[in-house]
Amino acid sequence: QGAATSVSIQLDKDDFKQAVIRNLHRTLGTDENKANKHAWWKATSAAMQELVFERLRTTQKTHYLNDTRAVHYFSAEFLMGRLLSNNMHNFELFDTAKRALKELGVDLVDMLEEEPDMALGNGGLGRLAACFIDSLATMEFPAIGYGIHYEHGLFRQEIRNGAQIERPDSWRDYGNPWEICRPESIQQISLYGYVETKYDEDGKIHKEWHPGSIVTGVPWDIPIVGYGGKTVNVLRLWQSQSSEYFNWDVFNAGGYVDAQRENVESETISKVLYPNDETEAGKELRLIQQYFFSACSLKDIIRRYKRVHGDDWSRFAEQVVIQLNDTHPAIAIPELMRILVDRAELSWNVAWEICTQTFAYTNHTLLPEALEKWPVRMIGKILPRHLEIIYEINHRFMAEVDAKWPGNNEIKAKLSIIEESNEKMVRMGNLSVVGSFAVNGVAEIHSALVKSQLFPEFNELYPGKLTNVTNGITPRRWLKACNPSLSALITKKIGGDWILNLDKLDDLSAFASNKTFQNQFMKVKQQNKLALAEEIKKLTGIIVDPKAIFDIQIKRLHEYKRQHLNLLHILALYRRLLQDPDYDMHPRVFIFGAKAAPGYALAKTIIYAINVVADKINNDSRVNEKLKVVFLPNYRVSLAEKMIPAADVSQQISTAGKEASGTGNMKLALNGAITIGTLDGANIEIAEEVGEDNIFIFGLTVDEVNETLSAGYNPYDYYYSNEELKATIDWLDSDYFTPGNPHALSSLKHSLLEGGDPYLVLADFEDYCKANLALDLAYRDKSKWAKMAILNTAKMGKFTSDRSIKDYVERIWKLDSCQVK
Ligand code: 26M
Repeated sequence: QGAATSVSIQLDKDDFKQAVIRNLHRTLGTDENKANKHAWWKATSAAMQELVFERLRTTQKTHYLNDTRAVHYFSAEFLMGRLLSNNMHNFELFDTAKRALKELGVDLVDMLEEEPDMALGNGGLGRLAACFIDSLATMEFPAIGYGIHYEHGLFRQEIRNGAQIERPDSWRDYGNPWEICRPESIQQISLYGYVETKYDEDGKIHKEWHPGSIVTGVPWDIPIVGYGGKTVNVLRLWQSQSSEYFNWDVFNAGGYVDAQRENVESETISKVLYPNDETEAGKELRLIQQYFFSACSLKDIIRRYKRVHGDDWSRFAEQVVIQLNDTHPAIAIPELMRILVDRAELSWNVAWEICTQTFAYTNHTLLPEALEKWPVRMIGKILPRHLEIIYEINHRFMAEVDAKWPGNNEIKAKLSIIEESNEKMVRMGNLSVVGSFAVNGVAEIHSALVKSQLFPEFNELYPGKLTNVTNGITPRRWLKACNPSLSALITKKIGGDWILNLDKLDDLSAFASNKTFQNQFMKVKQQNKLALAEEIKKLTGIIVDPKAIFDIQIKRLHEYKRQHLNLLHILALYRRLLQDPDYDMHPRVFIFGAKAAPGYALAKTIIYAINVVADKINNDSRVNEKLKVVFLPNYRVSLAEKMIPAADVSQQISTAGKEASGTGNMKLALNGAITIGTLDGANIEIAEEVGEDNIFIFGLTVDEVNETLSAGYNPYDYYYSNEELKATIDWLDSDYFTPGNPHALSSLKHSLLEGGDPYLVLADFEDYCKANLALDLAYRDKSKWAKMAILNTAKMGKFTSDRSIKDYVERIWKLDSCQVK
């Protein structure tokens, strides 16, 4: 491989074979003749884990000896996917392993399918965390990811009669070869109870929290192998356990029965991942999950700090930076204050200085329904001391606000950490801004809106605190591993440096118009489409033509992401084909992957609508040659890895201003798909990189969305003035697609008309159709399309997560890399 800096493990095919067999015998207790695919997978993983451990030990020792400053990435979600192939690629052993296993009669690629996805996340935010820890290890930065060891990750989706059914995900059922339990680092955390106020001889006040219950946190470490195999960092996930300890104070205070009955059972804390993203659930267990992992992680950090620095807190913020992945771990801010003030007995001001030099916060959304707020009453019950601390933080902060805007109660009400509504709430976003030294959005437009719309007064009060770090994706998983043929072609053409320096892909631009290279590039795409067509057949029984345009929309199901806009356009095409059998269009397959939050009724209706429309179209011989619709069930990381390399078209069609960044847009473009998208999130930066000739931009801009809404948007204006639009919406509400059940989809029509169409689907429909027409025409010019596809791959250098991490490191975390010898 071209990576000049790579080491690493010297292991040839025969060594690898031996390691696998040894583990088959000694770890699995079986042998070559008895082993099934699963046993081979386990033995191979164990063989890899031997190498991983070796580098893990060296890394930890090196970091310890150098007493390095490290970033601590706090995230309720890490959407890791599968690890075996990733670890092989990062140790540059994939080809060796493939040849070794072949000699043992095992097909590696087939065997890799045995591994369940580690789906400890919902979508973008969780996958971003996974890409970031890959880049941190690759670039050899001391870093640790902290999260929750959910027993059940995101639900498995089945489609029955077109509707989504949720089944439990059991990723650890037959043991997970990558995780190591670390009982020596167990922590205990407190919940419930009451706060006692005491005074010492000098009249100094002391607060003592008498907890109602104690929960044990058991850490599980997942090694994170950087590319080149030099640094191996860890992802530390906390599992909850009931504790032996019983608090007799509460019992004696007469609170025993109440505390018992009201308390959440300890083991349930880490049982299951909440499957909603972009909505705030407000459930007690969710808050406890957040506190549980934040408090365990802080204790872990402090234990490690004290081992070197004892009770000297003065260097804490020099050694430790904590990145809050959204507000989910924001309770860590008052928790650190509690430790510093109540336990270490530092003065409030000294403690606050340490705190605000330690935390940084990433915002991932502007959607009001996704901004976390917790009832004051609930925090008071579960974390009584933290509520007092939050009030104290707010009290001092309000004085600051008053000094800046004297007597301005309107601004105070807006900036206050406490929302003075009927039911008082704690605003976790405001707490995070006040308690952090840096706040960032995740794409240029999003960060500009964070400054101008979400936190304008904070931006005035704390100039420079609000900033942008555009998201990125790891090219190891999202090109090298998932698209081996394209990777090989690129490496053959320009060398292998792109893996660690993605800007190098720009060298491909010189060949974008070269016919030979165009043919090679599109031949790879064609092979990938063939493979996906086989997968589609296997998963759904649907036969698709690999020569058709593969048009892909993969992301969580949300009104703002507008899968229903895509569906309305599909209906328009269907109608055109029925009205005119000679309607001129290139054959096209629309492929969807999406999970809906189980409680989000309209999102589930949209999934149902896609499936019933797909069923009708796919069985209609009048249009079959030109139009197919596929909904692939159980969209997840490992399925994304099969879909993305086969995409011709990437649908990124959110209402402008709503998608903070998007990262699927980057993965698809990197693999040579052309984006059809709005000027939203990172689409804008993708358009800047690839140029307007190599992307299909349509729809209202953020400013136009705001103007349209404030002018009193009425979807009926569009409905009555566009005959095709009206016909498609009405069609959905007939019994054509849902025979015998004519109004099964009426809630969809309702949301678009009487419901006011909050995401401006109707307003963008016409321009979307035009963009689709332009796309269809462009595809027919094979050479033009190939050039566009090549340029998309070539211009994606900016979107490597290595660049995102470099931005964080230089502008926020101030870390030095640490070479592990
Ligand atoms: C909140 C409360 C209760 C339970 C779950 C949640 C919750 C979980 C995940 C809320 C939001 C969650 O994720 C939001 C998310 O994934 N946002 C996406 O973040 C990506 C990475 O920055 C961006 O690219 C996407 O645009 C953004 O939607």
